[in-house]
Amino acid sequence: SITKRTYGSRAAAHPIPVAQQLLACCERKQTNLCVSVDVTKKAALLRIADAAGPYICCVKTHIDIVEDFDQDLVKQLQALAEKHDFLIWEDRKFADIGNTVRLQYSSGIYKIASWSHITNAHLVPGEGILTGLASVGQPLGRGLLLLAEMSAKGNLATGEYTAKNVEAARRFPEFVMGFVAMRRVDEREETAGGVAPGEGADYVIMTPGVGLDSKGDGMGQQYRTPDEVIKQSGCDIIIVGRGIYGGGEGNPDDEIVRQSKRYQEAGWKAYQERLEL
Ligand code: 5BU
Repeated sequence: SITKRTYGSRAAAHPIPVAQQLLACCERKQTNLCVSVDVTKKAALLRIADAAGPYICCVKTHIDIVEDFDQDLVKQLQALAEKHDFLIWEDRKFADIGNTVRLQYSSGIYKIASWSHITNAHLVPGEGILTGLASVGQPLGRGLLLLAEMSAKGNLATGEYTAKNVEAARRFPEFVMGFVAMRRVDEREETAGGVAPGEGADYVIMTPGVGLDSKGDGMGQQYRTPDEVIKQSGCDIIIVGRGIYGGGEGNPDDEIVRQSKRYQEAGWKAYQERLEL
C-alpha cells in the first residue's frame, strides 16, 4: 500500500516530474505541510510565504483574490519557492469545457500555467477538461489534482462522482498527479477483476480542512487534525490556511513561524507513525 511507503521512495518511482519534486521535497525538508495563503494583498502573501517557507513543501494560492496582483508578485513568489525549496499550487478549481479552461490556464492576466507547478480541476464538465488543461500544462511539466472530494459540509463530491474522478485520472497518467480528497480515494475496496490501466498508480492525496484549534469556521469548513488526515485517513499532504496565517492580512511573522512548525511537526509525526502501523 502507498501509505506504507516513504515520500522518498515514491518520489524516485513517480512518472510525473512535478510529483517527484513534491515528494522529494517532503522527504528532504521532513514536511508534508502545504500552507494556504488566502490574503488579498501582495505584500502579505509574500511575507507569509517567506515566513512559512522553511517548514513547508508547497504554497497554495488563490491568485484572483489579490487586489494588487502584478507579474512581479509571481516573480517574487517564484524566487521564494527557490529560496525555501517549495512548490506553488494555484487552487484555481477549473470547471469549464476543455477549450475554455485551456485559455483560462494559459492566458488572461494571471497566466497560471507559466508559474504554478500544480493546479486543480473539477470533473463536472467531463474529461474534456483534462484534455484542455493537459494540452497546456503537460508540455510545461505541470501537474494536476482532481477534486475527488471536498472538505466543506454538505459538499456534493461523493460516491459515484468521487469514483469517476479516480477513473478519469487513470486515463491521464502523465498529467493527473493526484487528488484533493479527505481519504485514500485511489485504494479501492472492491476489485473489478483484472487490473485497469493506471491501477496501482501512485497518487498524491492533498487534503484541506486541517486545524488543531478549531472544528469549523461557521461557513461550512470542517477541520480535522493532522493525525486524522495523515495517519487515520492515509492522505499525503495537509493543507493549512487560517490555522497558520490567522485570517485577515495575517499573523505576525513569529506567530506564522510558530504555527508552521507546529503543523509541520504534527504532520510529520503522523506520517512516521503511519509507516510504523
Ligand atoms: P483554511 O483557512 O485552512 O480553512 O483554508 C482552506 C483552504 O483550502 C482554502 O484556500 C480553501 O479554498 C481550500 N479548500 C478547502 O478548504 N476545501 C476544499 O475542499 C478545497 C479547497 Br478543494
